[in-house]
Amino acid sequence: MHGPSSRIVAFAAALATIFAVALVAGRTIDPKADAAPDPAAAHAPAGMAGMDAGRDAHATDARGTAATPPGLAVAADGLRLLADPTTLPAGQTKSYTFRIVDPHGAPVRDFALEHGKRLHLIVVRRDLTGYQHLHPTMAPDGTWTVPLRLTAPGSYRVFADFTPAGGAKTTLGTDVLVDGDARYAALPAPAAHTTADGYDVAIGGTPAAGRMGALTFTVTRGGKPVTDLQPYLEARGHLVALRAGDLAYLHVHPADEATPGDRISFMTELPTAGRYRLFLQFKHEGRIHTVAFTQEVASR
Ligand SMILES: [Cu+2]
Repeated sequence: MHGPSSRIVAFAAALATIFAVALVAGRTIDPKADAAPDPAAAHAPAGMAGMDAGRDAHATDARGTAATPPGLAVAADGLRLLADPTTLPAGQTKSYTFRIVDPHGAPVRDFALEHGKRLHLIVVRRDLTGYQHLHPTMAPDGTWTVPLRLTAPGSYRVFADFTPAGGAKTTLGTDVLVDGDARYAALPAPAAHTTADGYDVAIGGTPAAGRMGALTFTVTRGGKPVTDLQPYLEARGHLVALRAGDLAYLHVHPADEATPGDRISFMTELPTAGRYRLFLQFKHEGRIHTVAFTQEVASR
């Protein structure tokens, strides 16, 4: 009874099976199909979620972990960081120049103001020492220039943190090398307090991996709260969080308008378990002070 018609039926059934398998496979492979709502967006205030919406660099995979944090790439979202020089002599001040170019190689010249500046340049050695936060100036042709002095030999990471006009917040990173005998430091252990320039700064908050949470810093001097902190970059302080191991650059948002005088608060999301180095800058009596903390983030 295996006539032509039954063979066609069998063929059709086989085809249907193949299609069904393909459909199931498609559902299984597509990470978006069964994914829960983006946990980062769910925990972020509306403004922040909107800022990073639709950006591949901030895409989350099916497990809800950040796939690619900012700052790890020299090019992202169609923009590229071109810097010169790529090596510097130790201890000498040199002119460091760079451009942000679009996919056609044309320099981007129109940047949105963020925290009072159009571009923030962060420089740190690979061992998370020698932190610098600089504000280069841009020539009309889109070339940014800043005097840069790197004291110790080693490999340094440079982060350009900016928002092109009408675009999304972007952080591109590149390396600068200082020839010589580099002696790298181990990451300091986490500590509840640290001191700089006669100030004692305490850290509060226990961030969980991949969750938006608050970090609060309390500043004292000589055992007394410092209540007259001055605005710095349109906020009560500036915080940069870098992940130990790859120096991923995590965006941090001041959340301190309502906090009392000696406290500085930020909302941040540290995407994974691991260790991070937090660099806090605050202004008091006309001077900017920098303190650093190691933050351990536990697995969920
Ligand atoms: Cu800045």
